[in-house]
Amino acid sequence: GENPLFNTDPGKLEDQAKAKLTQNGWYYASSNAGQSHTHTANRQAFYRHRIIPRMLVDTEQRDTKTTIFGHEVNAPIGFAPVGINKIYHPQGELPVASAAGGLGLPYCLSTAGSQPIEDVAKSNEDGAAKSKDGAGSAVRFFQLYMPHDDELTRSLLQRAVDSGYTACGLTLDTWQLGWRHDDVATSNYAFYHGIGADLGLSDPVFQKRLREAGIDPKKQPNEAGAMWIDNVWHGRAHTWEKARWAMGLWKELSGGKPFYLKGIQSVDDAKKCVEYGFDGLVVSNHAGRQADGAIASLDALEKIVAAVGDKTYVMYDSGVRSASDVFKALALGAQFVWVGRLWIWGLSIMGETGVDHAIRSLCAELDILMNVGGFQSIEQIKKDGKKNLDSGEKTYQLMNIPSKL
Ligand code: HOC
Repeated sequence: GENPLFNTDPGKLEDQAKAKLTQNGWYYASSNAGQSHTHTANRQAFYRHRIIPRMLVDTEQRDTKTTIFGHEVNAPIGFAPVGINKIYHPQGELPVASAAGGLGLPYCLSTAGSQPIEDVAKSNEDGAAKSKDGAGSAVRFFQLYMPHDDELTRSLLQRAVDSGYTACGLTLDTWQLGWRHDDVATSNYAFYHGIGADLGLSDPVFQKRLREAGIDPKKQPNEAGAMWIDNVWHGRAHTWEKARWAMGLWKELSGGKPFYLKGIQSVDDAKKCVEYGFDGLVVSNHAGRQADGAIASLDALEKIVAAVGDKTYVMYDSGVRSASDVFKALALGAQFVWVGRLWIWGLSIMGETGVDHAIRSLCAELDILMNVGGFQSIEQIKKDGKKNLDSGEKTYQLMNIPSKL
């Protein structure tokens, strides 16, 4: 049949992933909160801005490279933290971390990962080492969902430090899952069954908790998975003080490496992020999977950059499907952009080859966009991009958004 990787169109990749996944898996991956209003708003916000290409610019020496927290990477595009990758591939996060290493792009491992922190690190290193064009590099961050069990948090962060994760991002918006109709229809299958919760089950402190509770994970995998979920997605938000405590702990263990907050949507919260001394923030609404009706992430980005863009390191996540989306987020003030669903589709279709295909294509598309748009560097897009955007609400807001994007 047709080579499933013939096409680079994200909508086609999404179709192919859907055809490969079980219904439960597809529902979990694709579902958004409520009526998908925020998911749609994320996409619509991109449509409201148009790039104004510049002519007669020498772009022959253009470069997609940039830096993130002092690491040079091949593009301003990172692998956003996405949990339970065993839903999409039997080896879960391993092929993803390997592909990221091969592409020389930062990989962020989720606390909801379905492989141990240490194994993912090794796969990331191996991927960088085997990169054919020598362009690989293993830059990896750890995303924390913080339990209300400080000993467990310390253990997770210590493992991340020991395995070479060089920054930590605390996600603030998902201590319980949003109401996602499709996922609810399958009784939140992946979530409540703790599918592939190996990151947690491999933790020595969590293993102690299992023993204390009299649960043998080999004989009672469902109970063990459910207990991990209860510990980490506990349904109770943390406080700003507790987030600062987590930063202090990470800094103590890592010797001062960066600690940022993910899930910021309000200007006031962004200001607090600065006030509390965090090293950065990710403007994100969890791809529209948490609070339905929440502000589009790109609209939040503009406001947050205006308020604190010169005071902290602002990154972007939610709804990115193409190079023009990356360009627009950078032009509107993001220093870096994270992508999730695109590589999930690649992973579901064809494992590491599929992940590499989806994200390599996105990087190639960015390179071509810079060439035909007249931009030589990522820094130049960040500096001049906004004046080369036409942000015409009235002109563009009625455009028909393809439903599956
Ligand atoms: C094992 C529990 O980011 C999502 C995820 C939340 C992870 C919880 C997984 O579904 O949006």
